[in-house]
This record gives sequence, C-alpha cells and structure tokens, in this order.
Amino acid sequence: MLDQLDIIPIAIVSTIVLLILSVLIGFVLKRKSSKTTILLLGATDAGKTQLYTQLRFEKKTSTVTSMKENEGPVTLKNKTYELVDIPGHERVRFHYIDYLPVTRSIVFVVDSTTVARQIRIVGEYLYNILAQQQVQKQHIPILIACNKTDLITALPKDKIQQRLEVEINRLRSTRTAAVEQQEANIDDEQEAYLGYEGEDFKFDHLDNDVQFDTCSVEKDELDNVVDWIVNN
Ligand SMILES: Nc1nc2c(ncn2[C@@H]2O[C@H](COP(=O)(O)OP(=O)(O)OP(=O)(O)O)[C@@H](O)[C@H]2O)c(=O)[nH]1
Ligand SMILES: [Mg+2]
Repeated sequence: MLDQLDIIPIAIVSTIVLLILSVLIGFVLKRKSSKTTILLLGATDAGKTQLYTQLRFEKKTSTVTSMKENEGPVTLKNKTYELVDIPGHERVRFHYIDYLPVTRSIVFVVDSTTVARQIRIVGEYLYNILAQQQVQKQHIPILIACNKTDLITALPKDKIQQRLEVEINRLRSTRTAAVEQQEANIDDEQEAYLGYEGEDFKFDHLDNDVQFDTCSVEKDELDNVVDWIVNN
C-alpha cells in the first residue's frame, strides 16, 4: 500500500512532466502559427505577379517579366499573411529557398494553356521544390493553382496533374541514375527521393499535402486559392 509520503514525490514528478510537455506543445504550435509567409512560385508568365497584385491591392496591373521578388502583407478573411512573388526567370527562381524557414505554404502557379508545351521547365522547377529537404521536413503544403481557366485552350486540372506526374517520374529516373553514376558519398547533400521506389510517381505518395485547383486571375476567380491559403 502506498502511503501519503510515497504519493508526494510521484505527484511532483508528474506535475513537472506535464509542465514540460505543455511548454513543448505550446512551442510547436507557436512555431506553426508564427509562420505566415505564402510563396507564389511557378514558371515565367504563369500569372504570379497578377495574382499578387490582385490579392494585395484588389486590382490588376499590367505586368512584364519580373526580375525581382515582390513582397508585402495581405489580409485574407481577417488573417494577415506575408505574400512573396518570386519571378520564374531561371536566374532568380531559386531565391525561394531563402524563404523556406518562414514559409507556411506554397502556391505553385501554372499557366494551364501552355503547361503541356512547357512541361520540362514546369516539371523541373516543381521537382526541385518537392525534393527540398526543408519542404519535406516541415511538411509545407503546396497548391498547384491551374491559372487562366478563362481561356478555352486551358488544360483541365486532372490532365495537368497526370502530365506532371509523368514528367516527374521521368526526371526521377534520370536523376537517380546520375546520382548512382557519381558514386559520391555526400549523403546529406543528395536530393530526397520522391515517392515510392519501384512505383510510378504519384503526388499522393508524398508526405506533403499537394492539391490541384483552378483559378483565373483575369476573371478574378480566386476563391479556390484564397480558401486554400486560409485553410492551410
Ligand atoms: N487570360 C488570362 N491571362 C492571365 C491570367 N493571369 C495572368 N494572365 C496574363 O499572363 C501574363 C503574365 O502574367 P504575370 O503575372 O506577369 O506572370 P508571372 O508569373 O509574374 O511571370 P514572371 O514574372 O515572368 O515570372 C500577363 O500578360 C497577364 O495578363 C488569367 O487568369 N487569364
Ligand atoms: Mg512576375
């Protein structure tokens, strides 16, 4: 039988353990909620800067190929985020990596009318993002925003998903072969393998949540994008 004197140390230890646990949980929750940066990524001409100005200033400005990031606060459904538009030009597109430590979610904008023709460029950029260790470790959610649905030549989102899966599958096999050839022992610098070995690549196989949805910045049809940002 435990007498009162035995119970006191147990109670003290349990209280300390509970206190440490709640501090840790609070710390993890705070880290998630303190990340407010939303990255707009994608190939040139996808519509990122138009989307940025529409979300921030509720107006479309005529745009030219960007060479510098646009960055600023935006309020969506009473929540404030830091919106960052990274140009698709190959000299600047990888600047997105600097923002990953503070990134909450990524909106990858695709021009649905040209994605079939540009599948190599779009697939390679998306592959690079998905293979980033920071993207995987932090489970950063990604929305593939299939833009320009106002144009009749726009490819449906399920077709865009299929094309990207085929392209990433192709890239994965060429990259894996290249890495094996190098026989390098730089384990920590290797790109993470995407999906399941021995199976064709599917977005469903990733730990990250990757969603596909449509939008038209031109027609101000952005509900899918706004809802996704607010819910992720
Ligand atoms: N029809 C149509 N055109 C759009 C839409 N969204 C953007 N555009 C046009 O697409 C072109 C490129 O848009 P931008 O926003 O400058 O493209 P971007 O992704 O910022 O391109 P970079 O800065 O080069 O990376 C512009 O001429 C826009 O008017 C859309 O929903 N429908
Ligand atoms: Mg731009």
